[in-house]
Amino acid sequence: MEETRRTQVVIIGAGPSGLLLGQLLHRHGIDHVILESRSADYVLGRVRAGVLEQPTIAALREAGVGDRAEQEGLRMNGFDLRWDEESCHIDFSRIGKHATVYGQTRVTRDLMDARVACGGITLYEAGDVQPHDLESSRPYVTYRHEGRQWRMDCDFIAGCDGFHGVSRQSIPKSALQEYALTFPFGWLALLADVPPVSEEVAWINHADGFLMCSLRSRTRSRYYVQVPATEDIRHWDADKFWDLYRSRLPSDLAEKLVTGPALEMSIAPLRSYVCTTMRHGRLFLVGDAAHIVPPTGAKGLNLAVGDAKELADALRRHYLDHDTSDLDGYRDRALARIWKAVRFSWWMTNLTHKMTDNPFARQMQLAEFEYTRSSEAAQIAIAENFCGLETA
Ligand code: RFL
Repeated sequence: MEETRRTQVVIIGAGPSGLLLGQLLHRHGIDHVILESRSADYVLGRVRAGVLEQPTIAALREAGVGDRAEQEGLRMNGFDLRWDEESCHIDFSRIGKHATVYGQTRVTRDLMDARVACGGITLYEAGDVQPHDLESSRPYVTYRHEGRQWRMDCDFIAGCDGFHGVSRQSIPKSALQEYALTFPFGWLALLADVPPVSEEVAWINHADGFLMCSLRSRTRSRYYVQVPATEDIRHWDADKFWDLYRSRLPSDLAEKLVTGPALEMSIAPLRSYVCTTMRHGRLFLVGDAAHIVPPTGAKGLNLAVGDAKELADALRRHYLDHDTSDLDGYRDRALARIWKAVRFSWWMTNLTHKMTDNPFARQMQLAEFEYTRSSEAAQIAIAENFCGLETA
């Protein structure tokens, strides 16, 4: 038999966007419950993003979880854009900004710790989560938990359940507006406890395909290399990765490469996707549930945090000031921010990856690289987009 509970906001998904939204709602005194289909350990074990913009750190601080990121995160003052042996340094100090290298797993851990400390309810391993009656003023969510069937009545539902979640799928097809571009390649990633080959993160265009030198700390490296979208992770091991990676590295970096066992290896597909139906009735989509960007611009996590902050502020105005205008404007404000990050991520992907076998495409990339190297204005435009644009 179904048992019924009630809360003000049901959050579906305990990734960074769901956890941050929960923390901000807690601070505003808004009652809510998070439903997560996976276990806490599984969520914590997912290795993904690593670069945080300044507004993202500010949002974490507002949620009371910014201290560790600020103290332990590595300050990123710029990055290297490389064309084989050539290099163009993008210097963030030109615009008086910086970014922070702090892994998504650590952001998630900080948010989980804060949630436990404040007694927030997160129901992990919730099965068959399903939103209902989105267009009515009394939506609800059904789910299974610890062998029992539940119904959670609420005022609003926040779909923070990622690209494959149930929230977006529960919007009628006729109401969905979507834009998508799938790239014919993906990123093969390796995480290892070896010192980073370069203190500056490097984006490298090699004739055979993109590679990136990234880091999580001074002793932990995160490296990526472009592979065809059809590539299967089961055909890869660390030795094979290091061979390919070394073969594409510029010689000055190849000399410094330290290899080691893989802590994690994965292949991520590259796609741009935006569902502009970010609100349907009482359902709001947040983070990857509404949009995906290729990781080239390091925007995915930052966009998710931006959405969560925006929705938390709008819900605060609704409950505390009895003003629904921010909720009504959530979609348009979020999309103005999102499309610019989608464009930047798409543009960085086009500049740095092997897009086709047509030599014309590579000449265009080279011309763009040479232009960027010679133009302070072009470098500032990249720095500005990378560090996060001020306003929508
Ligand atoms: P998440 O992190 O996907 O979390 C969604 C949560 O919802 C749960 N869920 C459900 N819960 C209940 N019921 C259901 N039916 C559910 N379906 C799903 C899931 O278990 C999960 O816990 O979305 P969120 O919170 O919006 O956060 C977004 C970020 O995680 C994402 O944008 C970034 O990780 C993207 N991304 C990267 N972004 C960067 O900025 N830089 C990177 O280097 C970077 N690398 C990556 C990435 C994403 C990857 N994936 C998703 C393929 C590398 C990978 C492999």
